Order: sequence, then structure tokens, then C-alpha cells
Amino acid sequence: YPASLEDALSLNRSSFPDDFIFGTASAAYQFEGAAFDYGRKPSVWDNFTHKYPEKINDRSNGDVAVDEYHRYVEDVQIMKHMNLDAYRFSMSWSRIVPNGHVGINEEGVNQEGIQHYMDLIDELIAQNIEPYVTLFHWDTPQALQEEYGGFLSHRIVDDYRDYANICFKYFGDKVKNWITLNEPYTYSREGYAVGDFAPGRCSDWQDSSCLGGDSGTEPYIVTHNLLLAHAAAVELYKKIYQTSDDRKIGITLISTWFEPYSDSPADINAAQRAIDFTLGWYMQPLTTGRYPESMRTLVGKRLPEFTADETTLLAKSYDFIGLNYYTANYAADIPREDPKPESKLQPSYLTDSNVNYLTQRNGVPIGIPTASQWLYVYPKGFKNILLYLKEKYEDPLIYITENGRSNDVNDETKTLEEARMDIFRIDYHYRHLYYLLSAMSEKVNVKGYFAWSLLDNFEWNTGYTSRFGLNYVDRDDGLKRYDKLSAKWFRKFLERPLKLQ
Ligand code: BGP
Repeated sequence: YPASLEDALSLNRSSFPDDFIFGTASAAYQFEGAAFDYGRKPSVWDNFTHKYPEKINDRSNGDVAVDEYHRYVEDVQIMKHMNLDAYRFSMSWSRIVPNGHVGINEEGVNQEGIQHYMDLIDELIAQNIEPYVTLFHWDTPQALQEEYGGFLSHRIVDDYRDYANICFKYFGDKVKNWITLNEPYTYSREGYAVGDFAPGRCSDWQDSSCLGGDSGTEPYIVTHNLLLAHAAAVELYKKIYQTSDDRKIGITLISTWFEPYSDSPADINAAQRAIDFTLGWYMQPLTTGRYPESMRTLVGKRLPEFTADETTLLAKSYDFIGLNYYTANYAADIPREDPKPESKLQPSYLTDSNVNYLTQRNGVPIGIPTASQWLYVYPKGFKNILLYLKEKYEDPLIYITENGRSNDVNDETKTLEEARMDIFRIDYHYRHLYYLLSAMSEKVNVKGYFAWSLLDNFEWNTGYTSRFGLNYVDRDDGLKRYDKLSAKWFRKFLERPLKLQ
């Protein structure tokens, strides 16, 4: 943390290298709305929110979201006003390829969808804001889910590559930074082991809300196919579209930092396994083409294997790693001998690591609690995970593709004016930027930082109840946008000193 008050006060964009970029991040289903319009067909998230509204805290959905589809000009102005350099957003697969298949002569492509993203990209570029595009932020076309089980089937690899090809072909001249997938971990774990995110599959015999599935195999299969889809898109991009060095493709991974619950060797090992089962699940294949040793031992035959060709394709299949960081957990060892016959009857990704994930120790939370029950503020974990990524996984080029926090506990009782006074959010970003700089001073190669998020939006299973925005969206008054203090703070932080000619 800052060595002196002067040190703390002086942090701003000039503390970072000249070519370092700042932006905000978003995702199609959370922002766009126009969910059934202009030729778009449903994704697994439309299906999930409409069929099982009880799975979402406020029974809401992304039908309208924050209506960015219609308000992108205004939203780009907000970014401009905040002095932001870049915008990370995702394209909706089922808007561009409504039934999931591109088909012969691109008959499956929705030209209205292409036009929409072209307009958004043109608007960003006209305002000097660099687009960073995520191809997949969890919204698998429902048609493919019904046809062959979506990412449970290897058939998705070709369909995803064809979709990526359309995006590269139409937008590749203007978009220089591509992200194949957002947090494949969260898609696999929440969608196929916990069951609280689309498509809601899990096999926990205690949880009647599980929509069927097998938590002991499906998350691993889904991740396997996600990784293969990523590798296929990267191979294609490198072969055909990467015509210069300033065109880059990467993947966004969630990183959580794990502190050993105690200093016993068993808990220290548990913290290592916890990282293996999250970041390592992806970084190890992406660097070596194999899953981490600990996962291979603990998951055994339920963990798929890559063929020799797939291993070659996967290893080094990125120009950069997009890292999302929010929080940390304690990791405590669950001894293997521990007789838990009931949990061993049905293996699950959730128990395979033999780690007990905790947010408190002796009644003391690991960090400041937020309205999101999983998110405790733990800024030094940010530096730790960055150093770990550098040392363990070949010193990659890194963009921080998400970092942010939701509102305070019980924040929904606040008036609009009170809610805009989000000093706690300034504190969050400030501290994380401070630790980021500190990691960079130890030679971690980071080139950009995206805050989650530009606006309050549809936060998956918490609906509109958790607010992550730097700008407030008034859902009682036509989705009007208001800046919060944190937006004003970013604007100042990002101001460039006037250059005298
Ligand atoms: C990340 C996702 C984002 C965003 C954020 C906030 O994992 O990539 O899309 O939603 O988390 O989390 P949540 O909405 O689950 O509270």
C-alpha cells in the first residue's frame, strides 16, 4: 500500500507507461437488450432466465438489459467523457449467427447483426476508443444447445470456429484485439457443476433446483471443448487474419487468489490445488497442452485428454492473457481419508480438489464484504496472482480485462443520490491499481486495465440487484444514466496533461 500520503495522492495515468490503456468491460447479454429483435435468436441465457425465473434473484432477465443496442452512441459519449481509451464488449453469437450454423454461402448469417456491431465499432473508432472484442461471453445459441448439447459436444468446435471466422472477416480490419472466450471456468463450473448459471445443469442430490446433468464429468467436458474451440479460432486467426504484429488474439480467464487457511503444509498444498483447479485448469493446457498434474491425479479418468495434435494446437495459443480479478478465498485442506461416503458416491468438480473454500477465518472475513456474497475486497491478492502467472506460466503479455466490485451490502435501500456516492468503489479501484503498478514494477508485463463495468447491468443470477457500474442506471426512470463518483474519479485519473505545441 502507498508508502506515503503524497504517494497515494499522486497516482494517476502518468504513473503507468505511455502505451498503457484504460477501458471498461461489458458483455452482450448483460448490456444489449433487443434480445428478440433484428433477427437475433435465443441463447442459453434467454432460455434459462425465461424458463426458470426463480434462478435469478429478482426474477429478471436480459430482454432489455441496459438497452445498449439502441443507446450505444450515448454510451460511447460517456466513455469519451471519462477519458477512456478502450472498450471491451462481447458479440452475441445468436445475433450474428441466429441458429448457430454459418452454413453454405453464409446463409445462416444475420446481416442486421453484422451491421449493428459495425455501427458500434465505427462509433468507437470515431471517438478514438479502441474496441476489444470478446467472441463468447457465455451466450451459446440455444439452437446448438438443443441440437447437440452445446459445449458438451465436440461438434461445437467447428460451429464456433465458423462464427469466429465471420467476425474476423467482417470486423477484422477495424478490430485489432480479439478475446476468444470469457471465463471458461465460470461457464463450466456455474453452468455444469453448481447449476446457478445457464444452462443450469448439475447433479447434486441435495439440490432440487438442478436441471439434470453430471457434475463429476460435464464441467470437464465443457472446459475441454471450450479450450479446443479457442484453439481452433486462434489457429484460423493466425493463418488468415493476423496480417501484422499489432493484431492480437487472447483469452480471458478468471483468477482468484487463494491464501492457505493456516501455515500447515496441508493447507499450503490446498491453496496450490485451488489455483490448479481454477487458473491452472486453463493456463497449463494453454502453455503445455496438458491439464495440471494435481487435476489428472484427483479427477482421473473423468478428465478428458488432448490428442497429440490438439496438444500442439493448444500450446502457446494466445498472444495475450486477459485476466479478470475480483477477490480471494482461504483454502483449507480436506484430508483424502476423511470418510465422506455420501460425497464420494457422486463425484463432482466441486469436491474433486479436496479443498474447503472459505471466506472467513475465526469469524473475520478475508476482506471487506460487498453486496455480492462471493466478493470480498482483497487487493494484495491481485499482485500475488499476477506474479504467480508471470513466474509459473512463461511471463505472458497480460491485459486486466475485468476488475471491480458491486455495491455495498443493503445498498438497494439507498436513494439515487446516495447510490451515486460510491467512495467504496473508488477505494477498490485505487487499491487494485496500486497493487497492479507494484506488480508491474516487478516486471509483470501488463498493457491495459478494464474496469467492470461501465454501467450497472444484468449481473447474471443476481439480476439487477448487484450494481457494478461506474455509472448508475435508473431502472425506475427509463434506464437513465447518471455518473457515480467513481466515474468522476476515473475521468480525473485519466486526464492527460495539456501538451503545449
Ligand atoms: C465476471 C463476469 C462478468 C461480471 C462479473 C461480476 O465473472 O465475466 O460478466 O458479471 O463477473 O460478477 P456477477 O455478475 O456474477 O456478480
